[in-house]
Amino acid sequence: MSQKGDFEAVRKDIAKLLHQPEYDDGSAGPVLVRLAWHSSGTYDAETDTGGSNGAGMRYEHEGGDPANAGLQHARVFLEPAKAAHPWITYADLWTLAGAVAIEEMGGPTIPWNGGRTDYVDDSKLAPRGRLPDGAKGADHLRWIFYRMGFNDQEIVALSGAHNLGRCHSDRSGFEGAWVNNPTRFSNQYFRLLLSLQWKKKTLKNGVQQFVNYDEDSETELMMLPTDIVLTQDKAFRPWVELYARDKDRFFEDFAKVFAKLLELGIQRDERGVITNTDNEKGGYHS
Ligand code: DDH
Repeated sequence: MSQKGDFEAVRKDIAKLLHQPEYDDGSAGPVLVRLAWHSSGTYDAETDTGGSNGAGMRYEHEGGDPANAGLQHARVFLEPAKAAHPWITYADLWTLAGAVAIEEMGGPTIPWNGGRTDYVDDSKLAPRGRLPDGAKGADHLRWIFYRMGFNDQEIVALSGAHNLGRCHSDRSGFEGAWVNNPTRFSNQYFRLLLSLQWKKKTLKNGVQQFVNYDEDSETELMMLPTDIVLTQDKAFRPWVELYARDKDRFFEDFAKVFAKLLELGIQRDERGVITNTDNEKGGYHS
């Protein structure tokens, strides 16, 4: 067992558990990134509710939300790290795992700070329905992400996380991966959005997505309607173009915005100590 507050030791154990040969594309990384994002992405800036504090996905209200289908795999992958470092809160573990996974898959270094609490504050609970719906358009994207405090540039940068992982018909109804190498972080998603011809396809379950058959790999790549919208909306498109041609700029902007996502609803003093969680009720301050 590591010493309380030794996040480096936890990072090392998370990095070790990413390799999962039996799972998806052989890595727990993408689903861990999604766990970190869905923990944080319920935040509402106006009412200061939702966000990663409380690790609400341990309970049915949030864990059983259809928007979070499949994320139990991510939580199970992390149990050995929790067992080895029982002092870490789930809220910290899940957000840290997303940051570590991005770094280990070749992405930028994500600034991350600990101190989240597992104490569930009922007055901070988020209703279901705060995460985005992939079938919708630009208005929906802005409604969801402005609520958290993000702007158009940040919406596009965040969406670049779809360089990673895949859709599973039994989880979201959508099917397939966005890029050929879904366990390597890159700006390929933006390049493919612009360079390929995306055609609407209705899956057997009635769900509509966009697809392109890639002859080199003989696989069909996919985009969600919300991904395609980024190329169609006048304010989103210039950012897609920038990130497609400038990988370094994408990495820089992504690191900033993903770090901001993980901090939603967390208030810190000048030393970085969290001021809005109750230590006595399960929080932890370094
Ligand atoms: Fe996403 N995402 N996401 N996404 N996402 C899915 C998978 C993954 C939307 C819908 C879906 C972000 C934004 C959006 C990741 C990261 C991020 C799936 C497939 C759907 C559907 C789930 C499944 O079937 O297993 C929509 C809509 C949006 C939006 O409106 C912008 C953001 C902001 C992130 C982020 O991390 C910053 C990752 C990673 C995955 C792959 C998961 C996996 O299991 O693989």
